[in-house]
Amino acid sequence: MKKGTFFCIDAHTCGNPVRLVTSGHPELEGETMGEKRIHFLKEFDWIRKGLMFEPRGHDMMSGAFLYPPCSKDSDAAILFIETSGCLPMCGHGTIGAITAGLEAGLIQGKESGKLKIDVPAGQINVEYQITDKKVDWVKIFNIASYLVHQNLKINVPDLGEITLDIAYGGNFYAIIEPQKNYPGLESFSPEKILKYSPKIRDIAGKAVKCIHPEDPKVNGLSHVLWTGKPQKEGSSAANAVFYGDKAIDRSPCGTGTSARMAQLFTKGLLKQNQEFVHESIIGSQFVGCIEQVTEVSGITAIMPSIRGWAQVTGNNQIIIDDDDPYASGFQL
Ligand code: PYC
Repeated sequence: MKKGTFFCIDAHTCGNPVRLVTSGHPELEGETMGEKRIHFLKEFDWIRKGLMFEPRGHDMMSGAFLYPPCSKDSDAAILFIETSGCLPMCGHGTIGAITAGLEAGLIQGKESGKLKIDVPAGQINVEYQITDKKVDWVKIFNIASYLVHQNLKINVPDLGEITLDIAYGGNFYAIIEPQKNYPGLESFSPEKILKYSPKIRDIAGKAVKCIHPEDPKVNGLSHVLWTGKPQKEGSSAANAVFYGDKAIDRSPCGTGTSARMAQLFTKGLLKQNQEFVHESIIGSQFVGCIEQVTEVSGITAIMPSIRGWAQVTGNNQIIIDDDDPYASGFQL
């Protein structure tokens, strides 16, 4: 039977939604969040579909469940849910879930202003600041991020040849910079992003392998990051990230910013400790930084941090009942 009542705190991180589910969690098997993610996808995907898709959600909806920690030294664990599945890591999702969880008293760190969180992609450190019971900002220290492929040339129907790089920042990103057939974000409409991104993801994803060398459960080209000139003072660069079937991230995208910093670092265009302010399609900003340089199975990698903010927008009690023909949602 697919039935349940889910209490949720709805929030947004720099414009992109985060639905923090605070009750109705299924019991998940596995020692790590990576293993629990696989169990959730196999047995409980109806919960994700019901909470993310229309009529309870929408194309951009994304969310998170808080779980008890898996590692001895962690304070909590997060399982990410969204219309496309369960991401190994989600930056805006973490910032939103931590903000909503702290403000509701659902997360208590061992150390003031600091947390360790288990996510399917590994363990991350988090720092935050609270004033008058409201979280001002959350800074996530993301997992090792690296450039995977450079100068891949593909032929995109109706658009022509596109050259792209692929980088990992918790998810695999095709990164497209201005070139002959792409003038840059400022002259490329959201409709075009939605039209061409699935084709590019499909063609590039078939042309090259994207598998994390240390965790093969993390695989597949899932996101397309279009770059451009920033519109706001203080921004280093602008981006629009396509994910799922129809979504453009309204936030500057945490894992996308990590992947972009890894790409720029490897190409000698960004230095360790240099601030990188990434602007989203709606002009909101994340502050990124390369904290350390490391390696992943012999590949040069960076340890990025991302600082951003989130706002709680409401409390929601959502019912999924299989008497409803749209219990698992739908997509146009
Ligand atoms: O912030 O990492 C992120 C993200 C991934 C997809 C949407 N947002």
